[in-house]
Amino acid sequence: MRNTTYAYAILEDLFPRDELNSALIGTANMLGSAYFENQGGKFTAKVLPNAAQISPAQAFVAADFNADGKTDLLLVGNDYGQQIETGPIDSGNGLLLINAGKGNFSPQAACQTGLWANLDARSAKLLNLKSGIKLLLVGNNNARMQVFEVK
Ligand SMILES: [Ca+2]
Repeated sequence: MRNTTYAYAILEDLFPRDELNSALIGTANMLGSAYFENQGGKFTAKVLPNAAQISPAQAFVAADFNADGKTDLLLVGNDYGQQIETGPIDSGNGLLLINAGKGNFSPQAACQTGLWANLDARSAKLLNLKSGIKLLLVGNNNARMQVFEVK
């Protein structure tokens, strides 16, 4: 099936009727990557910027990457485990979101950050070495770990 044909296909074009009849049907209220802000004991979902929505976020690190006193977010993700009909979700390259205050985050381009976590990422950890060097470790499914120095 070509991309254009797939883009205009309806569910019945992609899956046999008997599979659809026996399918588990769920309901999603929100599909975007978001964080929950604690507002005096009540948690409110805040959707992250569009740059964070191009691929599923599988792991994140919350830290102050630009040393301004505000906690930033670094996301990694993708998902290669899709069925063949849908293909891998592989548009993510990792994303640093700088905390701009008041619940806003500013996406940083890969050419600014040097972050290129473009694999099927499943984990992310920040490692502070005794020497003062900070490393970002990105664990990937069926691939080597990636290591980035944080400056
Ligand atoms: Ca910060």
